[in-house]
Amino acid sequence: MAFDDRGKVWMNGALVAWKEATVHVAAHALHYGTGIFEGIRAYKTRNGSAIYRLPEHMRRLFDSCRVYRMEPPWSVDEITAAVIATVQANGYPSCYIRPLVYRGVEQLGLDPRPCPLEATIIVWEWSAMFGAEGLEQGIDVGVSSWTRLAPNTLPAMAKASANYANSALIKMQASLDGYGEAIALDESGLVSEGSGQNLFLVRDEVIYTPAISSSILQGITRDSVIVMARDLGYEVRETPIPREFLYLADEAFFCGTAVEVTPVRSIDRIAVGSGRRGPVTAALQERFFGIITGDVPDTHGWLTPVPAAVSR
Ligand code: PPE
Repeated sequence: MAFDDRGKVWMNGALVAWKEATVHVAAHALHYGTGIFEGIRAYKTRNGSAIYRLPEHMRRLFDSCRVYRMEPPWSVDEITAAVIATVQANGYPSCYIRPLVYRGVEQLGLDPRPCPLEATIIVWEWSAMFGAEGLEQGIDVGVSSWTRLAPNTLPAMAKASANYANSALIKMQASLDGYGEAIALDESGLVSEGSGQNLFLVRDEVIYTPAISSSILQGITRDSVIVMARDLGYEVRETPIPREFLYLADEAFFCGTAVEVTPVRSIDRIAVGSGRRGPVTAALQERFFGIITGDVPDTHGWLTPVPAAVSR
């Protein structure tokens, strides 16, 4: 993952040079995590560049703002158009898109409402998070000793910057322990999710994923997986999952915008099933990657074309 500092950034209504897109150190969000963001991908399909599930990401951005009493001075349509314009202006056929709405500079009392709402959109090239090898072989993960956000503390359904301090603790520990990622448990000890991705488990051809009551972000890729799995004829259960189920699953995989659909081959050094990507995971990957490349028809209307994207 590398930024290209020759690119353009959308900032408060206009495209500016990457190097000019700066924020003052007195910004409320820098001190208190009072930002809301999204992570979206644009893919190079056989029919040109397209953004994956853009309306759903825009809806979640505004839903998250609502929880934090933020009323962005731009409409959903304006931010949507800004996302498309930013992708176009930078000319990447495929890229990762990061819209951010945050509290700017006014005062540093804990009530953020006096601080103006600002918004930015940056894009960069970010290929498969765990590489082609991770997508094929799967990754090794451990259960974190850090717990996910407890109910009624930081609202997990809101994709707020503050939540990611918890994710950073989970991710650092995983990495220092020699794992690619971690699975965190919720406040009651049930399976929640990874540092920045949702988890699915398969046993006897039934697919399981933690319910939204387990402190998860309600992932858009998670929704895609549920829809694709049902299209393929699998039963999917959104349900509380006890930790030990992790060690008894035939298959496990993570999903999210950054990780896409990535198999998990071991948990706490216990092999998941045969220790290889399983058939259900492979079938879902084939569907997912087929849709984003344009090889499988986009029957659910998940792709928003980016008009006249310049390739470079
Ligand atoms: N849970 C969390 C905590 C989360 O941050 C994400 C996205 C997901 C689930 C999956 O949601 P969705 O992208 O809508 O399918 N995490 C973003 C940032 C990850 C990172 O490593 O940075 C992402 O995947 O873009």
